[in-house]
Amino acid sequence: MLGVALAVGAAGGALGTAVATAGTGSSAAAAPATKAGYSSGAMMGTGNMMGGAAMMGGMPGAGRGAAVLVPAARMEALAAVAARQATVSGRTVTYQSSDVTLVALGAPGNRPGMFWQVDGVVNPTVVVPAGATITVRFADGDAGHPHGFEVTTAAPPFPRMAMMAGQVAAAGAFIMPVPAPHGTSWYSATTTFRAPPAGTYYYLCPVPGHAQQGMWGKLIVR
Ligand SMILES: [Cu+2]
Repeated sequence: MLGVALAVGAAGGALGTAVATAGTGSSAAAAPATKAGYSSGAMMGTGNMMGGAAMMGGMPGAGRGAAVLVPAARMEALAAVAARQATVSGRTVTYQSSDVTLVALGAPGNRPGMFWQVDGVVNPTVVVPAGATITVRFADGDAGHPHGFEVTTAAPPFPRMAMMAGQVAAAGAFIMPVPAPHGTSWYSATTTFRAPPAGTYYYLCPVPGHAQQGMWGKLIVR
């Protein structure tokens, strides 16, 4: 699986999770162990969801990054900043720079349904240059639903278990689901990865059913 290892460990009886990228130490997300309620349900409830026991070898301490609470207004402001680094045309967000920062918000606000808002645009097609370094600042803005982030090699239509339909498209292009918002703050996590080879990919939410219900968009590397 492209050198991506999932480390899952028990912490004080609560499930602590992290995604680590072998070798590079780049980090992805993890929910605080004290906020593990989301993971006791469908996401972690099936032994196969996370790719099977073979991926569970664990890399304790490697590249571990916890999700943090960030005020919603701060995340929205960051999304506006990110949009100014790109060219936004309709529902296409194009980056020319090889240093890309995306602000990906999971179903923020009171709009119904499962969707992304990336740099302020709903489910945009994101275009980046080959070789770009992509940082994704992710937050869950959706009351009542955990969300995570993945760039996948799979293409729509996505099944309920979208994560099983393909592979993570680049080492580190995955953020474990974080809990739903806490008051006016959102759980946020960040990951940085190298753009996969030129081609068409999709970003989605790996929580079962969410991509199937529309929580995905296209990523074009060119
Ligand atoms: Cu989701």
